Amino acid sequence: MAEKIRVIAGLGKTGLSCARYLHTLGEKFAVADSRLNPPGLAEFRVEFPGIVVELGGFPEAMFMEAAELIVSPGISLQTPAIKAAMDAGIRICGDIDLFSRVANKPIVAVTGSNGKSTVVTLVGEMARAAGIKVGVGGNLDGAGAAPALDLLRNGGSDLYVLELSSFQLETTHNLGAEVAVILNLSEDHMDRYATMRDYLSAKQRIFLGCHQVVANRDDPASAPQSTMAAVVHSYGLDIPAVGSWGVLHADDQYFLAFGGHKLLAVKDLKIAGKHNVSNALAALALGEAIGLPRQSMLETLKKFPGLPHRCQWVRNLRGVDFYNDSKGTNVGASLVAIESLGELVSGKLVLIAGGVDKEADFSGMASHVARFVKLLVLIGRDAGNIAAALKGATEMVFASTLQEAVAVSASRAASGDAVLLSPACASFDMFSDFTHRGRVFIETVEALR
Ligand code: UMA
Ligand code: ADP
Repeated sequence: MAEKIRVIAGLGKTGLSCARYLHTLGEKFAVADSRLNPPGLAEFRVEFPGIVVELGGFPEAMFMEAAELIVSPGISLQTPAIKAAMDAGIRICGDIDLFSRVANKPIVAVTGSNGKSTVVTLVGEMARAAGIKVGVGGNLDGAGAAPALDLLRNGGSDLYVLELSSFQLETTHNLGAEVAVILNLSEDHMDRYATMRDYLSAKQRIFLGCHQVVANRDDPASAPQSTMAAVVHSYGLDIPAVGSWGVLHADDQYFLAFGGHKLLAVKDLKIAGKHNVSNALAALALGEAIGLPRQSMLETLKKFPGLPHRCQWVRNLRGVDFYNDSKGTNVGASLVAIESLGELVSGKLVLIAGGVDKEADFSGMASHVARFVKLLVLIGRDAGNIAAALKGATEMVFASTLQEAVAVSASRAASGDAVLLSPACASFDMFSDFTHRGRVFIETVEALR
């Protein structure tokens, strides 16, 4: 009988990190990707010359013979060849599952519909400031981030802070985090999940085997849905009870607080908006759960400027501020951007939105758009769906490129107004990812005369 080997499905960043990991273990493995020319292919061929790579489809026979099938997050478990293997009893896992089996240092695990990258980066910075050797990554994208398994290379770290997507959690069986949080829940990825309940169930898997939980009092769906032994710490934007995190109002100011103790004035945070107060509290609660010193966490909060592509100020031209919120890839994120910037500007917003809609329901944006947006400039594949859902909320125009959208927006914004790119959609119809979309926006805005 032929020797059974593990099979990696998907050859993106995750697939490549899994291959490197199995190679380090000295294991034989094979790889399959449904694309004919997946992004990591050239790199892969150089690094692993003898490894079998099946391209252009998923070979069901290979999957059926696998010792274990390691599925990349971008591939749905409902894909027929994967479902068939699963039904036949082949063990299915993902990179985070492999990571959790061998990582022998504490894991801080963060999921949620929005705010993950901000909170993960903050906790990573807080740990670094406390002198801890920390690995930060998972779903997180950008400078200094790495797929989870890559964090184990060169001896690994003493602490891991992981951003986890619902896709990654679907294939994670017993994460065993020291502390885990679901920051919030709002609709996303409805092209992958049949119902919100399925999306929430995937997110809830973050709590499997964890020791401590951080829960958001403002979003009941963030609490564990099943009874578990873990210690629960809570945070929210209300007045905190003894032993929990929240906001206190005193002397005409708001403060981040723990129980009755005022810790830091909200105005001393560099990241703006109520959502970022919530993110800062989540980071404090997670940091305290793993024993980070409170004073150094507060110092980090005072310095952290926020991440690029998240409500990022780009430029002021003739009294008009331009903001890049390219990471606003779902309705919940864009609502937050519209509200926080809408309340900040003296005039109105010109909003650029659109892209791949992930089958979202945009009608929930109507009241915010009516209140804060004077012109909605729609781009991308699903612009028509957004226009239909927001009919009558404000004036709308269509643009065929992001450059055209910026030009129209600049010509219509008056001094005191702001132009905001917050697409509420994925970027893959026009750009390689949200960072590419954000960069094109910034370049176009900087070139305006
Ligand atoms: N794909 C195929 N066939 C395959 C394999 C993938 O068509 O055989 C497609 C997928 O449907 C998807 C794309 O290729 O459209 C990428 O999928 P992937 O699983 O290969 O992705 P990776 O390159 O491994 O990147 C993944 C995360 N991407 C996704 O979950 C889609 C990255 O998150 C993450 O940084 C990386 O692993 C490292 O952990 C990005 C993301 O967009 C930022 N995440 C989603 C989000 O944040 O909303 C969940
Ligand atoms: P994620 O990694 O979950 O996508 P980010 O930290 O990258 O989250 O933020 C993405 C966008 O989501 C931001 O630009 C902002 O508009 C919005 N956002 C950030 N934090 C929150 C929050 N706590 N609640 C709701 N929306 C948020």
